[in-house]
Amino acid sequence: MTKDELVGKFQEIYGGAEGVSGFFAPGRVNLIGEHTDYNGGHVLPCALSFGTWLLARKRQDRRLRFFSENFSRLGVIESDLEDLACREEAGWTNYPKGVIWAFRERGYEITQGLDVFVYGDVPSGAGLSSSASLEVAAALALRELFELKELAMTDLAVISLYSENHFNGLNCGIMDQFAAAMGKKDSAIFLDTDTLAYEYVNARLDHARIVITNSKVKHSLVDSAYNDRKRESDRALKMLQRAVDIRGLGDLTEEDFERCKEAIQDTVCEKRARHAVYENRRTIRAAAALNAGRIEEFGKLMNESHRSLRDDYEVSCREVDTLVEIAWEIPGVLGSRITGGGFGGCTVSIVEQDAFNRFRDTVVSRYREKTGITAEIYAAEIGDGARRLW
Ligand code: GAF
Repeated sequence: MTKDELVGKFQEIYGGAEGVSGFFAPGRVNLIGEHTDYNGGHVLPCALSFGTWLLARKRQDRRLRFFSENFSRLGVIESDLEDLACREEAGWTNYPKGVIWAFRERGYEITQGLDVFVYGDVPSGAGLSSSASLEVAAALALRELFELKELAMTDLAVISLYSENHFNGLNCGIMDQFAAAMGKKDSAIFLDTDTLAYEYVNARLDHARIVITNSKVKHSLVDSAYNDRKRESDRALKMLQRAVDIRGLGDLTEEDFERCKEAIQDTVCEKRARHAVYENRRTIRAAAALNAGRIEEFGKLMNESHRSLRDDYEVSCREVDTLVEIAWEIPGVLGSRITGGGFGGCTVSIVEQDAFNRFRDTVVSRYREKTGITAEIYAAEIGDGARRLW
């Protein structure tokens, strides 16, 4: 939507648009480094050109009013600064409300209510972080409207994560919020989630494209299965800490892990830890390969990542495995894997430029044959991180 369209919508809903400011925060696709971000490991996400537009204006009272163009049938959802609790019936507004709550928990003065309008084009439930993009857009709006100049973009990611963990109850790591806040056009972010040290790696490939394929499947209980994985990884870490001096699974090399894995006296937890350790090391190697333009090596690491997520971490599903297996057989596909939290959602593939049409046609027709579902394919456009639009 253009600025005029967005402002027009705001005006229609709130009866005037004077003094309204506009913000944008992107969704993300993760190239490699999955389920490592709450295990003190590395990740390699890119911000997308898909994202969330958020328009906001301060009110003179303490009311909060929210409207989403994507959930327009729900109308304006109202709340109050005095009543910031996560409620099922509040639906999507729990994300911006959670961010307001997190600012206040950390001592930032949010003293006036807001009128908020939201529109997003991140395919929802596809594992491309529509919720993190909404959180970071809300955090940026609060920083700007309440003139909290001391907050850096990385602080906005940290506060958004705090709200996701403690208000919305998903015990995720910082990857998605960090990518939304810190993304850079044509670059992947190589982030150490333990220290938050990061560097940008060129992701504009010479002869290949980054392609996202949406399985259009989202299995239920995603959040509870996600929290289970986190719990299992934490248990494995606790058992390992009796044998070795580590802060997180990201501290171990593959060799260290093989030497001390007997300390994990639970086969499921051992598999989870193996994934976290090997995936972290793969991500470090993959970032180096991408940086040096060794795209074939990068693609192979992506394939290994998928096998590990499927077999050891068990976060894939039949439909996504089907997409990946189809991709692996297409000439010109350098690598393909599940991306994001899992249990459905998207795959990310590296496809040679001149194989793109073959990829699209083959994946769509074979996937439909095998599952009856029509996949959606997007050639990823890697964009910048969150920004104020006006
Ligand atoms: C979800 C989470 F929100 C991220 O923090 C990350 O753990 C990802 O799943 C898996 O890598 O997107």
